[in-house]
Amino acid sequence: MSETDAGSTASVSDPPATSQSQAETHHWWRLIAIWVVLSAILDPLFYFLAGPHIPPGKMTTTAGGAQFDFNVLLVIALPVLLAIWIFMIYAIVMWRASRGGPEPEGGETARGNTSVQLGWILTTTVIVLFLAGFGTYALVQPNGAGGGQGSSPIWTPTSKTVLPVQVIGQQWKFTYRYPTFGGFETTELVIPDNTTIAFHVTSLDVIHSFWAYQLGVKADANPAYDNVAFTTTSQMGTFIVRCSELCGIWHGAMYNSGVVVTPTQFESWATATEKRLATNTKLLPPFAYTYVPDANGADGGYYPDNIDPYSPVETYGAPQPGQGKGSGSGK
Ligand SMILES: [Cu+2]
Repeated sequence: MSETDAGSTASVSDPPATSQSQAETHHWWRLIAIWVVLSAILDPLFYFLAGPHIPPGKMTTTAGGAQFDFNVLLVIALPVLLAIWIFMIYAIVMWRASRGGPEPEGGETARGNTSVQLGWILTTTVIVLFLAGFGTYALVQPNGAGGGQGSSPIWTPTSKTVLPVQVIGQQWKFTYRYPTFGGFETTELVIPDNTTIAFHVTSLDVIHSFWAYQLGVKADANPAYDNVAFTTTSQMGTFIVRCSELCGIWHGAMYNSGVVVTPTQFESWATATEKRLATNTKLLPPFAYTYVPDANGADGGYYPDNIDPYSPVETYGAPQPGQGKGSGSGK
């Protein structure tokens, strides 16, 4: 029996049918109202109260960018989560079976319901397409978002002053070379504030990964490869560096810390360290973007030219037999 002739015929079954469909409508609008109100309250609360504390912070432009991206994702995810929770809690409260009461009846099936299907497909399509566009923009716009871009980056910074810092990974530590300060090598990572840094990340042995989490920088360290990552510092303080690629038994202990200081402090640190380490720097191979390590590993050396003068045995990068190298291990 349709609702249009419900008024003309005094059928017994009509009044309950009408009130039931009204109740269904109520549930639907009530759920939407609760969802809209809670989302409108919790989204801004989250964004303004929790947002500024979301990792990785704002120490660099790329870290700040990552923090903003996380906040955008969470602001989108929160209403989705709320929709699920609100429906579950509402269903438990409104449609639970009462003790001793009748078995609850199932509602209408969602299968074949065009509005449900269309709504679902449209909503998820819009969210996914937006995220694809937003994600691409967030990656390209901040010069690769602090990720390693390989040896010839396509997204380069516009800044006129870029400080190159080489990151050398090896089992199991990181060292840093400063090519613009005589190429000294140190375990200290000191960088100036308000400066664009070009990290040149490489390895002397296996694959490592340079992960300066608070800087929003992460780049794989591959042997014989110069992997470049850009960021611009915007806040002073210390940060942690961790290896982020399983690289052997002490992988977990492969970390140290760095510090962002004022440009003046950096300048005096760099010139002082250059002077202090001058004798050591002379023993190092000249600065290069990649190196060939000592195949034995015993003397801890690495070489820019494939020649290791100390090793009696080479497995790679070795001069050919008869080229004047020692006659072997002597066994
Ligand atoms: Cu490692």
